[in-house]
Amino acid sequence: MEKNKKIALITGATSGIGESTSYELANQFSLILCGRNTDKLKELEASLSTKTKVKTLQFDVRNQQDVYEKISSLGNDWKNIDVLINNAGNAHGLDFIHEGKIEDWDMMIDTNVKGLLYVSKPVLDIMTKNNCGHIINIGSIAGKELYPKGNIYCASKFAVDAISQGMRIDLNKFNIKVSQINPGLVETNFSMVRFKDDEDKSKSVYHGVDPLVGDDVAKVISYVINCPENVNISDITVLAKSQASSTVVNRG
Ligand code: NDP
Ligand code: 8X3
Repeated sequence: MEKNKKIALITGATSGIGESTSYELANQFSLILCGRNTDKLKELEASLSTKTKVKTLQFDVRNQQDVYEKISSLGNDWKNIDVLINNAGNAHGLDFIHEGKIEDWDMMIDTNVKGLLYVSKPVLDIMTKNNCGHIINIGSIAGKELYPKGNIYCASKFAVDAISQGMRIDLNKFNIKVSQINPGLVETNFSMVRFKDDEDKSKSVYHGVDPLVGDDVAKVISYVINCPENVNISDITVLAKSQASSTVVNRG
């Protein structure tokens, strides 16, 4: 196993895009894999440890103190994070705004926006000190275009868009690259979470679409990371061939 590989920290590594990205980057990076699900983290560690050094961190991104303590107390072997992939997030519910549930709104703002900031804070302490690094924020087409009932999920991803732009401006003097990747429909556990385990509703999202899968997005993430040092892909939207916009999808 190669020593002194660069270090990538991935949030939401336990499912979907984050899990695919963990596998995609395992040949190139030592990995800090973050998630809530301890069993799944152990499974990933067992599987990926044959390819690279793996450290797992168990936290809910909404718990600021826990996130800060766990990332900032990483030992010398792990603390110099080169690449941060802010991926953890979900949609909760798909309701007209006047019918939306407060707990769904809280979950999306707390996870997708505040959680991303909570993870970024201790990593930025490291990257600004090191005067280098690359932050990849997973936005969404939902952070570029509104769609009916998208309201608060879209708002959370529009916020990610603003945060990515703000990071890019403020971190410019520290030689830190900031990239945002905005996928369209990706078949992961996303819709099961959004529809609270309703399989029929979840499947209908991808019906007739031939959607993206986690591996497609992971390959784009790898491409963005592996551009030459003088190149930064600042913002990239990735859609299935059959998707033209948030609302225009050719279902055959
Ligand atoms: P998944 O549901 O498959 O994965 C989401 C990941 O985020 C899981 O590992 C999940 O962990 C983690 N996560 C969620 N909430 C928290 C939390 N509070 N604390 C820590 N981890 C958490 O969905 P995707 O892979 O599709 O989603 C990944 C990202 O991609 C999200 O930011 C999503 O908004 C974005 N995205 C997804 C698209 C899609 O169509 N699928 C399209 C565009 C963007 P756990 O299993 O413990 O909940
Ligand atoms: C996920 C894509 O269109 O379901 O961010 O909001 S969408």
